[in-house]
Amino acid sequence: MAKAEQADTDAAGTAARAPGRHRRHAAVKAPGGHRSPGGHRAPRRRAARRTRHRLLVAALLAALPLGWLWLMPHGRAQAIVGGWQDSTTRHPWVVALGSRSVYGSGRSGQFCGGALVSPTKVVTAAHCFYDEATGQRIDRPDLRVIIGRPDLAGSGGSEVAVSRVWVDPAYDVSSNDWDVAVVTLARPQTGRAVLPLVGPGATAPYRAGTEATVYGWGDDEGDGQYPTTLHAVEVPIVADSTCAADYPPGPDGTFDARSMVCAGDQATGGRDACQGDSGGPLVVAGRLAGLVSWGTGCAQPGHPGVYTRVSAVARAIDAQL
Ligand code: 4AZ
Repeated sequence: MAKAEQADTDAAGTAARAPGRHRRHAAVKAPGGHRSPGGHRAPRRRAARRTRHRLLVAALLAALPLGWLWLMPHGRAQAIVGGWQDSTTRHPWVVALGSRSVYGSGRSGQFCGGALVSPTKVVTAAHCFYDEATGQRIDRPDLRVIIGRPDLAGSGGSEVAVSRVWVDPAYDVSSNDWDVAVVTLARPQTGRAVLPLVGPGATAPYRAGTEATVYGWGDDEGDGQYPTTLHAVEVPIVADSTCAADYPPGPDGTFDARSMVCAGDQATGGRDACQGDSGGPLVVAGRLAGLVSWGTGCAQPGHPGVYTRVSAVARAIDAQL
């Protein structure tokens, strides 16, 4: 297992492309457009009525897939897949990582999530700072932590500069093991609520079936449509043995219970983190228990979300606080 040799940089790094490490879903195609029936002579009235009727039926049929899309758990209306719209007012410790130069200003440059765990420290995923195509670390001079912004399209809250990014030296870009990083803020967020971590070696938060909540600004279709407000969804912890069977060695990654834990609806899917949620917090009983890391697709049965197991990296994080 190759270890990253250089764990620290002063400047900040970010992922090279739109956040995401798994295969994207094929974009959902708009229902087929009907070619206008050309070449007809001037229609008689009955024929015209028939044509109108046919067009109406065709329009209704064409609209059906849209209706399903709206109702389905994968529908774009429910970014972070299957959850609800939430707010940074209710959860002041959920933060976004942004790079306007790379991801544009429309959503404050958001590309990953994170959690404020002390007035100056944000815990996120290591892979937010890697180009997964090349396996290389990337630096972004304009990395900002966006704190308390109710809508990423607006300018509320603050955008805080970063003085340092620490990546766990054990992070392995090919296996996704030890996917954790700690970002140091240039300005302390005194007086703001922080999220405590689960203890080193804690086991109770990871009991199968335990309800956890994951927060983020990520997409739910992989089609490039991201919300501008925070979303959240409740996902039960999945047993390690189940997740090991779900993720045997494969191109997307291999489940490793030493540094990972899974959560999601194993049987039916429909609830999950997705692209752009990476690094965001998975919270159990008011503590940071996981970080959005990877998975095959989003919200599929038998493919729960895979999270960094915070109990396994809590000491390494503590050493950075
Ligand atoms: C991602 O690429 C990502 N469904 C995040 C979460 C999951 C998959 C991919 C889990 O950021």
